[in-house]
Amino acid sequence: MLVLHHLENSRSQRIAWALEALGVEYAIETYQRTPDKEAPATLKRVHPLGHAPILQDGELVLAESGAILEYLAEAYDEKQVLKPAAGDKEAIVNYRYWLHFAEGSFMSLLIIMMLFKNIPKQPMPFFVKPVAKGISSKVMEKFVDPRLKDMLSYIEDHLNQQHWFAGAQVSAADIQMSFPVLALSQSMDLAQYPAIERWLGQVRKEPAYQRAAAKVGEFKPF
Ligand SMILES: N[C@@H](CCC(=O)N[C@@H](CS)C(=O)NCC(=O)O)C(=O)O
Repeated sequence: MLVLHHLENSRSQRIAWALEALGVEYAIETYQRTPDKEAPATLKRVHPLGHAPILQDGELVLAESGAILEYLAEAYDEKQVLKPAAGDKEAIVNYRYWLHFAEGSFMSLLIIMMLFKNIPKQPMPFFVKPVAKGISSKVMEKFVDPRLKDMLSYIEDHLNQQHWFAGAQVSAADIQMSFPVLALSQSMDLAQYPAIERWLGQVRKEPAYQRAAAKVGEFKPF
């Protein structure tokens, strides 16, 4: 039996979507975040790093959402609902690229953005606050904003040419990209990126996505 160790309001929504798309039987173990919004220590009993998602398949304990999606595509995807057909070379190249881009490039930048935006909100002596604000806004201006703009334009261009990230069919590349785009859409107006908004609308209409959201919820900013 597959068991999804799901941390509330987290990347494990991706795996719930994939499991719903595959139509396999699975159980959900839900974990609540601590008051500091971290994963509880109990998740470390399942995997040493204690980050969500974690998927258990019998004796096998799998972590890292991209790796879990690749595992599911290899082990359970007879009908090819997660991965394009091997013969469709362009779709496969796009599938692999966006599957990795989501965590490797996009989420890394969003985490830097979140951390630096939050620095000035932390408790600190009043005289340190202007320094913290200065550092935060410099990092945003010099590092985060230009890279984010480049990435969003690049995604927009791609989605102007492709209906889904890997061509005509929804795939695990869309599942992997859904989390950063959803997270960003809740803290930033994406109206200047109509193809990204169109794609997000498609995601929300996917029946498997809707079934997963009904079970584990959709990501909401803290
Ligand atoms: N790259 C990993 C990231 C895993 C990760 O950081 N998960 C977050 C949830 S979205 C988590 O467990 N955060 C709680 C914590 O760090 O305490 C993946 O895609 O699975």
